[in-house]
Amino acid sequence: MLRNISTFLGFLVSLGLLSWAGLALLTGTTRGWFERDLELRTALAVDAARAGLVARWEEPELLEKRLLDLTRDERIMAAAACSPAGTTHSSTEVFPTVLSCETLFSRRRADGERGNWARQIDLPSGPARVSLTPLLLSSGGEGAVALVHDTSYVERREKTARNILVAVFGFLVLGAAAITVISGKLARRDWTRDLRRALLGPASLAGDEFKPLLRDVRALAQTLAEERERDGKNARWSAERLRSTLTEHLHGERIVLLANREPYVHQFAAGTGAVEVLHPASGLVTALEPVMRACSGVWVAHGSGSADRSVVDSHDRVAVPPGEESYQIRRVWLTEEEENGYYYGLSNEGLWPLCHLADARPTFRAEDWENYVLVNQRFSDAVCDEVDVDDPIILVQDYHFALAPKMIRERLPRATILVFWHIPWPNAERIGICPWREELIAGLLGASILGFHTKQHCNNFTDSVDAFMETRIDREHQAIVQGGRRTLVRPYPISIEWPVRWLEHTPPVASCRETIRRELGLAPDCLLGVGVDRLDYTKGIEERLSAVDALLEDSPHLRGKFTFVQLAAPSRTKIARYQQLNDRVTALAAQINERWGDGAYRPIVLLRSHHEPAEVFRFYRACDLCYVSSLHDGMNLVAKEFVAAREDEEGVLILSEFTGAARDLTEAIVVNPYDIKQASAAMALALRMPLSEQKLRMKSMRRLVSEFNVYRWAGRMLVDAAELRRKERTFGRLAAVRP
Ligand code: ADQ
Repeated sequence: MLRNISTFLGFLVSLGLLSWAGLALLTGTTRGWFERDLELRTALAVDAARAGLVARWEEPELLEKRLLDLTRDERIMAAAACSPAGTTHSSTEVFPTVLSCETLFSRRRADGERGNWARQIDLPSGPARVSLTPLLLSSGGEGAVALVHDTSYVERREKTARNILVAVFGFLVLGAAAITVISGKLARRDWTRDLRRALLGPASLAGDEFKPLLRDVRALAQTLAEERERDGKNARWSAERLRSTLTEHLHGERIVLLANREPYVHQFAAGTGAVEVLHPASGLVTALEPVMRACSGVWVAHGSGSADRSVVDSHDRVAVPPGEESYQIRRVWLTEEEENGYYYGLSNEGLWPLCHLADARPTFRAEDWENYVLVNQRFSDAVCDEVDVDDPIILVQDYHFALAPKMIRERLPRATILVFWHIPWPNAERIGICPWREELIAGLLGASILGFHTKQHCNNFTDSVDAFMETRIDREHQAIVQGGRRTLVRPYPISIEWPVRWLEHTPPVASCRETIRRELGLAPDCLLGVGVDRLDYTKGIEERLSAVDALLEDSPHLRGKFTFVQLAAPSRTKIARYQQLNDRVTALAAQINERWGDGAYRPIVLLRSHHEPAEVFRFYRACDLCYVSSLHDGMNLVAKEFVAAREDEEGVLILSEFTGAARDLTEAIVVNPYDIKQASAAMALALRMPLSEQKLRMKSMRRLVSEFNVYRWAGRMLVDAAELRRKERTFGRLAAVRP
């Protein structure tokens, strides 16, 4: 289609250029013809009148009559007889005063001419041509006849010619457009027919142009068929199905999960000192907690809550979820120095900015690296202590534990280690700036399966291995082979549970709309936008607020009518860059409120605190639009949570193109968050989007998120792990009988 349009535009430009050149040529040629025609007419007219003029030279009245006869020609406006001295001897009554014989003779002299002379001039009445034709008088002197020709008709004719040419050009354009559209339609019909024939018929009959496409389509169809076969026909993935997959494929083996963040944090409440349980604001926890509920096992994590030690048993374990205990948290304790080096230092001042393209420069300190190695070893040991077989299934999560897979493999060579990297993996050049790039990659290659959100991140990782490691890359099977052992590198786009358990007790949309507006002191019909994030510089919160500012600037009718609520959970507050971000966001919100607000109206409501998930879901339900503006994000689960919350199929999602989620949620309004004008226009569009269109988009996104939920994500990884285990066992048996 695009090619057709550009071909057509090319044709139009060429046609335009050709017409322009044709017009220039036509004007030049016709002007030349007209000039020659006038010269001829002048010569003929003067020749015919010559004898009469000479004969009546000394009789002014009769001479003027002869001159008047000359002007009978409709294009000769005036005539004069000039004496040999160059003065006006006689002239018709209407000879222009500015063109006396003296003037004409002096112009002729200036042009270096002596005999016949003609020039184009502009008179107040329009364009004209003046000429002098020599006249030999009976006295022997040489006078001249001066004529003034009307040439306005030349311009009229040129204009007519131009109009005809433009009409012809227009006609050709219309004709060409019609031919392009018709031939495009016919070609597409033929192409579609041939493609269908190629797809349905034997490959040998397909035209050469279809062969690469055919190969891809058939490979895709086969993958889908295999997946469907493996996944158990059309059933939707659920907690139940994940559990049965684990039993069926992995004989119900206990899962040990390693992640820095724990799913439940025990905290002493301020004031009362009672122990309360918090659900941390973390995409990793959001995704994996439902998986652990379904699978049971142990979640090994850093014990970070003030009351964490007070609730664990003698093995540092506590059963969760509170009240419906189905798995355990094994807490690992860190000293302040270890936490500073491993968590705040290497993980969040080094690896986080290294992997996110958000213009933040990573900081690498040798002492942070030492702590990172030490803490990875501590957690790996804790994981190994939790297993009770020699080939356990271990899930290692995220950039905090890049070294753990190799460390665990050294103690448990037969373990199935699934690693999931929750953030982007940048290109090899960027990874190359990390002083410990080889160690990080080698650590990850201890995994049996290494998962990323997108194919792009997988490719970037494989390229990094290629650039920095001595290994064999098996691109056919998407694997890295090292010392006879393979690590599969696969995309597993993460998601959320479906249905979301928090929604069971969340009031319906209408009630959330009403209560949230009331709680925020907004009018019942106020239009509401929502943003939900950890306060992190990769989430584009400043860009988002600036887009609200631009929206109010460009749309005066929204002032006083539109409010944007930003839920911002404080995050990594010990790091200077996060403190500065906090200050900047607070100042920006105040500045925008100052600019557009008044005593009663605040366009930005900044709620800078952690909100429990049920509360977050009330905001998703209350709003008209949700804007996710990440500058770079592995997936982004806020976008998927918003879709899950909208059982009414209303509300508009505006989503940054730099999130992994933008690849799946194509019915969102996808924007570049750096382009403030584009983002504000997207908000304006969202606020006036008809409900019918909102429903169409939301329905489609809900279908996708419900199908591609987190149980499917975990299930596919576990099924791939089971297959790998089967292969490795068979290979092990074969190796054992080899002579
Ligand atoms: P995060 O960077 O933590 O996750 P995201 O995927 O958006 O980002 O998840 C954030 C979670 O925290 C959501 O469940 C959200 O509801 C919750 N949350 C956000 N703000 C909150 C607030 N103010 N109060 C309470 N809860 C809040 C990382 C990667 C992502 C990837 C996930 C999962 O950076 O790209 O999607 O892991 O792999």
